[in-house]
Amino acid sequence: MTKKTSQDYINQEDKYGAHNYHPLPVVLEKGEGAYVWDVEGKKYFDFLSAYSAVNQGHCHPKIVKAMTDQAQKLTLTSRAFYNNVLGEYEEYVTKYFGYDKVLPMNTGAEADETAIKLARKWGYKVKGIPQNQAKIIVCNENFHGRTITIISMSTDPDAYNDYGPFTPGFVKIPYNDLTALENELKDPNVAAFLVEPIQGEAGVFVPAEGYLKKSFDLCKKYNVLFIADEVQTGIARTGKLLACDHEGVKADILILGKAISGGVMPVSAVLANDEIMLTIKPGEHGSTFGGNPIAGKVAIAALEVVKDEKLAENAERLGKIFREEFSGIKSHMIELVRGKGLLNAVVIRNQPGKTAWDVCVAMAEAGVLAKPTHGNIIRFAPPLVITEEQLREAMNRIKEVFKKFE
Ligand code: IF1
Repeated sequence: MTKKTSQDYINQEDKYGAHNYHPLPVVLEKGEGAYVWDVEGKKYFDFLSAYSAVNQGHCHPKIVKAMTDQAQKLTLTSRAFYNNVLGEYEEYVTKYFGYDKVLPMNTGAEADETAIKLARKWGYKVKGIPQNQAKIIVCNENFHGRTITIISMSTDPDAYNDYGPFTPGFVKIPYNDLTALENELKDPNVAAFLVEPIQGEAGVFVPAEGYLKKSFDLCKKYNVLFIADEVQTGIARTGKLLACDHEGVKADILILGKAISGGVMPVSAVLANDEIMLTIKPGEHGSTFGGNPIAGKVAIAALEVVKDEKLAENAERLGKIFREEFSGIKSHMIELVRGKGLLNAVVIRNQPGKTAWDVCVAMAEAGVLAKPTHGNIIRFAPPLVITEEQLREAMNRIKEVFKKFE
C-alpha cells in the first residue's frame, strides 16, 4: 500500500467534500507548539493558528490530557441533568473574566447568536423596548460567524449573497466612527452595540486609540448594552487577556470562542452579569453539547495555560518585534503592516504574479504558513507560545520570500 501524497488527499476532499473553502495546497498531519507538518513530513511555522484558535500551540499536552482524561469518564450528559464538571467550569471561567454568570455554547457563531438573543431579551424585559422592535447596532465589514442571522448583519456580499431573506433588526454603521454610533444610539429601541475590538476577518483593522472606551461610554449614556465579540481577539491574542483590556473596557456581554479551548474542540462562552443573564429562563435557550464535561475540563486547562505561560505578555513583546521587523522589509509589494500583539496583517500591493496568494504559496515553500483574506491582505497570527528565536527564524524566511519577488 503506497503512502498517499498531499495531492491524493486534496483530490479526495475535492471529490467528496463541499467546496466551501479554497485552502492553500498543503495537507497537514501533525501539529506541536508553533509547528505543523504535512503528509510528506515538511515542517512549517503555523502563522494562522487556525484563525487564532490555537493560541496555546498545537496539541498542548496539558489541554490534550484534560480532554483524554475526561473522555474516559463522562463525555456528555446534556443539560437535562447536572454533572460534576459544569459548575466547576462555570465558577472558574466567570471568576477568570470577572462576570456573574456564563452561558456555555460550542462555536463562536452560536455564542454570537446567544449574545443577540440575550440583548433582545434584555431590551424587552429590562429596557422596555416594544416587542419585536429591538435593534442592534453593528459595524460595516464585521465578521461574527456564518448563520443566517449573523450574515444578516454582514456587509460582505460573499457572506450574504443568495442567502436571503435576512433577519431584521440590525443597524449598520462605519467601524471606528463615534459620531455615527451616537446618532444611532439615540433611537430608544436600540438594545445593544455589537463590535469586534479589532476587526479580524476584515483585515486586522485596529480602531483609533480610545474608540472602545468612548463607544462603551456612549452606550452607557443611552442605556444600550456594549457587546464585545472577542472570539478572535480574546484569550491573549492581542497582548492582553482581552482586546478590551487595552482600554479598560468591561463589556456588558463578552463573547469568547476559538482559543478558550486551545483549539482542541469547539468551545464558546457568553459572559454577563445577572441583570442581563437571568433574563433567559429555563427552557428559553440551550444546546446539546453546550457546557459538556469535556469542554469544561478543556477550557479550564486552556485558560490555565494562558496564565501559567504568560501568553499575553509574550504576544505583546513578540508582536512589537514582528511589526518592527516587517517595517524593515524593503519591498514595493508591502503597503503597510498593522496589528496588536500577535494579531497582525500585511497589506500587499497585488500585481499579476505578485499577489498575496503568490506570497503565501512562496512562504509555504519556505516553511511558513499564512493565508490571504480579501485578496490582498495576509494575516500573521502564530501560536502565542512561539519563542523569540522561532519568530526571528520565521521572519528571516519571510524576508527571503519578499526578496525573491523583487
Ligand atoms: C470561517 C477569521 C473568518 C470570528 C469572530 C465569531 C466567529 C469568528 C470575530 C465565528 C470566526 C473564523 C471562521 C472561519 C474563518 C475565521 C475567520 F476572521 F477568523 F478569519 F471567517 F473571518 N466572531 N472566524 O472571527 O466563530 O462559528 O467559526 O467558531 O468561517 O471561514 P465560529
